[in-house]
Amino acid sequence: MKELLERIAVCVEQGKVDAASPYPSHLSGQEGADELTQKALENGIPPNQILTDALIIGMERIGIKFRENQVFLPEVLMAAKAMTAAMNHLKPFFTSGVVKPKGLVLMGTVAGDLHDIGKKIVSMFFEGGGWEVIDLGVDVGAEKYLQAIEKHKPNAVGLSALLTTTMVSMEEITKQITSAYPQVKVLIGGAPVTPEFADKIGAHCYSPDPQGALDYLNSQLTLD
Ligand code: B12
Repeated sequence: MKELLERIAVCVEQGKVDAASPYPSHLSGQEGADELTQKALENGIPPNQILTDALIIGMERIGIKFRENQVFLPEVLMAAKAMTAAMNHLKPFFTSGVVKPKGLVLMGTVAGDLHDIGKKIVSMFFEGGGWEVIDLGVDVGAEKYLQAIEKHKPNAVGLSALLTTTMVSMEEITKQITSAYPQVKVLIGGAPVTPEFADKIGAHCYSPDPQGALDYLNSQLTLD
């Protein structure tokens, strides 16, 4: 089981999407993140464990290499592609079994920021926890958030930022939402975000991981 999870982590780290994918050349012809994730599920490994002990590990490794200039954007994009292929198998498990949603959450990555893997994972956790999610996508500015809140009347809005530069957008969007719609809870997250920053900008909840945010939603907002 450990060996299979490690193989998936390697596929994500090295951008090996599936058996047909020719990249990277030294893994040519071998199974990729796609097939191995399916195999892990068939072997009874819980989806949560595949996510945390394989997919996130693989992304962390490529993230460190990227930071240390050992790899560049194309390699990171291939890793993201492999992660997405694997996540497609996990999504049904996170989103199934819920009849009536507890409420609605709008999710988006803030203006100027195109990172969406973390946001998608958080969305899956919310859906799996019984909340309906509308994903507004990436590079979402205040106006789009406000229009979507007006239209969909959500209980909460989730903002993701992965760049220190886009934390400025996060602050601006949070302030506009909390002033126009004080009843809507604002949840923020992403690697550079901190609890202190959340306090400073007036967000209702910061969590470094999806589960903490889901716990917050359930404790604050669950409708009877
Ligand atoms: C993948 C990646 C990319 C991919 C994104 C693909 C995609 N579809 O998302 C691509 C190649 C496009 C990319 C581009 C860039 N990237 Co980039 N990227 C990364 C990388 C390697 C991994 C990010 C990731 O997906 N992590 C995995 C997920 C699961 O983790 P996560 O996003 O943190 O999410 C978790 C938590 O934070 C939390 N969470 C996230 N959002 C939310 C929201 C809420 C509401 C809550 C509660 C929780 C929550 O829950 C998630 C699950 O646990 C990071 C390095 C790293 N280790 O973070 C760099 C990184 C974020 N990128 C970086 C940079 C600089 C860039 C570029 C500017 C590079 C360039 N020179 O062009 C561009 C910017 C493009 C743009 N405008 O956005 C820097 C940012 C530095 C900084 N502090 O500002 C990093 C940190 C790399 C580095 N060390 O230099 N990148």
